[in-house]
Amino acid sequence: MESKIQHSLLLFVFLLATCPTVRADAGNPRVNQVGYLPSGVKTATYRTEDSEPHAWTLHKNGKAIAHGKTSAGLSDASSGDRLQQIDFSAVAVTGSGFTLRIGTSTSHAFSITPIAFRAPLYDTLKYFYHNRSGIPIATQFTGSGNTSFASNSQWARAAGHVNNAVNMGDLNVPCWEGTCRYTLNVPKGWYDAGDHGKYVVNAGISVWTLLNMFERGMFWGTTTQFEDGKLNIPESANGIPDLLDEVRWELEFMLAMQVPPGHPNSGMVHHKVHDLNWTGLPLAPDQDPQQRALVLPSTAATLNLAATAAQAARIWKGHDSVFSAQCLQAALSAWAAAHGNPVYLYRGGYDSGGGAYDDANVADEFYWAAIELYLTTRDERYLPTIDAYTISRSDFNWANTELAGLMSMATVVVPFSASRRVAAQKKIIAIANTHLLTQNASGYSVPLAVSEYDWGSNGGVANRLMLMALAYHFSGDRAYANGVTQGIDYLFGRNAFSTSFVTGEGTVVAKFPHHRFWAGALNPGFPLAPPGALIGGPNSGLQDPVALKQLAPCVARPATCWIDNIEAYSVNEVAINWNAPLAWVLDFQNHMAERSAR
Ligand code: 9MR
Repeated sequence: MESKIQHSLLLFVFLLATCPTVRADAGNPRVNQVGYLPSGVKTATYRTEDSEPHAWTLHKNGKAIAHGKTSAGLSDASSGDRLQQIDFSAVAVTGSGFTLRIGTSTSHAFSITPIAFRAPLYDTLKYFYHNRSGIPIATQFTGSGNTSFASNSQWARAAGHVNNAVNMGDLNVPCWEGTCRYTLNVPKGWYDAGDHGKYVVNAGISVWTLLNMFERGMFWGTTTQFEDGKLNIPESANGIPDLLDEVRWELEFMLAMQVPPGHPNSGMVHHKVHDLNWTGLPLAPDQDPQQRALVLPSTAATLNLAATAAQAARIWKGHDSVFSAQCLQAALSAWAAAHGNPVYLYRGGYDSGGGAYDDANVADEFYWAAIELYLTTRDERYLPTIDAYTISRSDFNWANTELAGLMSMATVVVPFSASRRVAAQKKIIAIANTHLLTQNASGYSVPLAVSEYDWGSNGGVANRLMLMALAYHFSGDRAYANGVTQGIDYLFGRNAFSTSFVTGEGTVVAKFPHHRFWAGALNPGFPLAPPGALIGGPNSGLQDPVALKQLAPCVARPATCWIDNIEAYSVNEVAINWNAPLAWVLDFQNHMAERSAR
């Protein structure tokens, strides 16, 4: 008898697992849970073993308002899922409470509205304030700017690393033992990620991305969305655009990392500052008991300062001429120092309490810095470095910065760079074409090849979307803007997990990022993450014990290598260099929404 029951139970489970019409998995079809723009492409993905197309219906608050047929099923190489596509772009009705249905399967609810990405943009930018070092996080500023989530004292905390009784802090920080005889004051900046390290090469790409977002607005849109008062930060009444104030917090840290005159290697920039030994979770920044130390100056860090300080010098010129001049001076001295020491490569060795961020190739950083300096100064001595360089990559990240240079050349409209600007724009269009091809071959519209799901893949997606967005500006071709939309859909839930990879944005969302302070998952005395933090995402490298143990079989299907676990830092951390490009592309989405509203 018992075995008969067991047998029918097994059969039922088998049927449930194999029979496509029985399996109504939650949140299928997979949609952008935040929403869709009325004017934009609207696509969703249905996971099913069936090959034959299905009928779909779009419901609004329970009532069917549109219907159609899915595409035939295809296997998606990155996830191993068989997928059918739904295109409901033609729907012009706006509002909230939409769901897509196929048989008994229902998507998560979503909205169709031109303001779908407005609150997410400000939430994403609030990430940077929350992660400021050296300043108390005050309750009144803990809520998102302009719209969205409310301030809450749970996210307030004491200033971190200010040399109080408990933690040694970032004032008078010595060099790693035996590497120099001075100390530096390196307060401010943003914590890099879930840890309390501050790394100049990751600061550099993050600052550049946020400032490029501002320059995209200056030359290709508007910057009113970033003006004073929009971000709800302590500087929100100083007459300077809030975005610039937020970025300046990081720039001032980077400037402080430059070796002052009178010391060996003056003008060079220390690679990073962090704890001597790794700390555990949970830990508020002001409770970090570890000694901090400066790691050797490097050519890479020096050129990161040269590039971003040059970029800052031209942007702040009309807002704060003193800061602009300070940045220009720092950029020039950093450039000169990097030329004097072109192969001070950081190859690791001082990583017992922080990420390595080693970089053995700095030709790309020379190219990038040369472009930023040229655009700011018009000085032709930077041209040989620029013109001798050949672009070989189609992506960029903290270690590979050539496309940051190319994007600045293409974005910044100054008369003297006209021919180089046109060439750079053409190159960006060509690169964006390769990403569109990859995206179109992907069942979840991800601009990543099967081999490209590595650490921080979601940041890699956002970076590729920036290139597509610029290609739209340079060509006027809507296909690129549609690519951006579909990439954002992936990040907000149209993916193998039917889960939004951005905390608080959507119905079923990542909740437990690897973060020392947003560690409520481990200890109720700590908060959970506020909305707007993009987690690293699927990574077939599985470089942490939890991911390795729980996910190992995923590597054949790399898009499934993710788990929402606070300890799984190689797949579920948050970081400044991933949130910055997310903000950039959300700002672009808002721009597109406003353009079509006019
Ligand atoms: O984003 C970084 C990734 O490219 C590297 O492969 C990885 C290992 O070195 O480190 C990542 O950056 C982490 C850094 O080392 C420490 N702070 C958290 C960063 C995000 O996980």
